[in-house]
Amino acid sequence: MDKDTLLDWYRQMVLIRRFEERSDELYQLEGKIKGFLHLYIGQEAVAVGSIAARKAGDHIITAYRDHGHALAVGLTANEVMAELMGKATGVVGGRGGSMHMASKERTFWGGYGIVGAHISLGVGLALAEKYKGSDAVCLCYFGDGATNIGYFHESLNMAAVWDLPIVFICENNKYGMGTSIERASATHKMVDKAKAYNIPGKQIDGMDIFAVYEASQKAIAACRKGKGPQFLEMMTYRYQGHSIGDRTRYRPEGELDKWRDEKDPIATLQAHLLKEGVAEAELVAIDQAIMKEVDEAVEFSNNSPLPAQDTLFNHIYPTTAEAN
Ligand SMILES: Cc1ncc(C[n+]2csc(CCOP(=O)(O)OP(=O)(O)O)c2C)c(N)n1
Ligand SMILES: [Mg+2]
Repeated sequence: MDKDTLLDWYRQMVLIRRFEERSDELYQLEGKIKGFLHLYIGQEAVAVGSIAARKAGDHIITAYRDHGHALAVGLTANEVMAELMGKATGVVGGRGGSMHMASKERTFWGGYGIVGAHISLGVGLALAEKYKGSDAVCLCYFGDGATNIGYFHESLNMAAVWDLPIVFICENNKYGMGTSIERASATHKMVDKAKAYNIPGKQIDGMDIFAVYEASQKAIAACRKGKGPQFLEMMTYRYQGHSIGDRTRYRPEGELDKWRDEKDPIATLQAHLLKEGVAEAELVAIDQAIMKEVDEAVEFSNNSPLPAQDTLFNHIYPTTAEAN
């Protein structure tokens, strides 16, 4: 990998980390963000490394922990932050909020709150591309908990029966909503569930951006060649609670520290860059630029208007009375 690419990966991961830390403050200390807020801190290498392996036109679809994917597809900190604050300048006009980021231009389809349901939409995106005869691929992200849901099983089965161009990316962060995999899933290796549907799969170190990128590139290339669905189980860890207000009492003591101290994806890439001769000052300059970018995004969002009241009923189906 050339130096500029690696610095860009570093920049993207630091942006997600700082963006999420600032969002946490805006929610808990300042009351500027309301509703749900599922933070992606710790999992940055998965979105950045896998989305770096896609080409324009490939589809991205994910669940409610979606700010990292939104930034990795190239949405600006301004657009994403304004969306979190429900402002008209947000990526979907302030109507979606944290769980429903989306962008047609970037073939990024969200952002879904119903666990596992969007996996079937990902299969639909892949079916459409196969039907059109294009070589586009769908990257479909979901958590370990989502693999216990019916949609997951129906979707994998259909994708395999129809040989669809979809990479299923399971972000295995060890927990669903306060429940460990061991307590909720009959099999503890998510990749085994893919094997049941004849889908080739691999467990990948999701804290190592190089491993994520390489595995994603191979899986995407296989899809493009018509080899059908692929499955990647990214072994990762979320540092914060499931959502705001989760004090993570279900985690064994010391587990978080161990992941953070030994496996942090940003620290790992940073160490690699320093070893390769990148000057520390260059990384510090990136860190400072990101701080500024996030501060500006907060200011931009604070100064943005709420959606106009007379647009309240835009983008929804008309009521029966209006339709008549
Ligand atoms: C159908 C459905 N059931 C339950 C919930 C409540 N819920 C929200 S997130 C979640 C856990 C999902 O865990 P996982 O798929 O591992 O994703 P993670 O939060 O770890 O990223 C649950 C049970 C929901 N949103 N939808
Ligand atoms: Mg999980």
